[in-house]
Amino acid sequence: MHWHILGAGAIGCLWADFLTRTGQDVSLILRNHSSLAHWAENGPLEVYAGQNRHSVHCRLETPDAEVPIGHLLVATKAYDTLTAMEAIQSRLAPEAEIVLLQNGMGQHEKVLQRLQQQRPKLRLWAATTTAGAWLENRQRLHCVSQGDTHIGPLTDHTPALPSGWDQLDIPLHACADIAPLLWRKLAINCAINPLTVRFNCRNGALLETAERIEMMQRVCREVEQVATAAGITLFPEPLEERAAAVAQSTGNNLSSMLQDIRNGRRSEIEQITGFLCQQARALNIDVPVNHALLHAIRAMNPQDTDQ
Ligand code: KPL
Repeated sequence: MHWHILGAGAIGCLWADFLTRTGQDVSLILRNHSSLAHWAENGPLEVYAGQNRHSVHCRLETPDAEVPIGHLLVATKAYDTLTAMEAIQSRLAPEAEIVLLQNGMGQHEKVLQRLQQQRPKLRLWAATTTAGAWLENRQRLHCVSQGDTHIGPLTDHTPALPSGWDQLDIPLHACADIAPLLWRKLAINCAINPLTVRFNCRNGALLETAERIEMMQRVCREVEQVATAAGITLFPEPLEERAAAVAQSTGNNLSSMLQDIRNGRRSEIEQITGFLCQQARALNIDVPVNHALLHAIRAMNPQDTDQ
């Protein structure tokens, strides 16, 4: 099997490692020729997991390469999905398998609409992961935990897993209905990420003051209301308990949103809290705390206001 990976961030690189370990060919599609030159000069991807270190040998290319794409993993930031896919669209085989593995919601439907008309035989999956990884530099990846990955079909097709994924040596769960899993990840991201930006703190510090705890609880109650009205059951326990447990267990982490903002990048606020607020509007539900966070983050991050 030959998998192409769009998005050479931490998750894209982590999957390059997982897939090459099963003996599959992997091509990382880099943004442009200057990223390609940088990678070529700096050798293979190095993966550090605990005390172990190994090299991952994958092919490198840019979107304008000519090799047809039969198996594609999209691990870009959620807001880049359509633009990144447009750049490789002409290379997609008519029956290509595509997996979207990203934070946030809203992009899945857009991809489905865009691609299905042109290639009705495409097979599309959405996946969500709790794996933890970060890039020390472009080619040095630290894998903190393999987490759990859930995957489910967005198009009407069999089989349950994309080709070769049954060989992945990671906790991987095939789901008939991926929507509740995407919502669960979204709910946790709504409860933690914007608050870490608002208070400029690590995940665990959200549990350190009464003000932060109360704000997290209010966010959670609003998210739960919207999810319930959308027909989604989140967790067996209240979201505020689950979110507090995740903030605690990832206490030392900087959330992905805070990392983006500190590094002067656009954040995924629109695909996280923005999506939640859109759903709330459609369902006629007031979500004042989430709304305020959405506006506060747009206002504090020029990269988010420019869009
Ligand atoms: O997924 C995360 C993120 O940072 O995006 C959480 C769960 C908040 C862990 O840091």
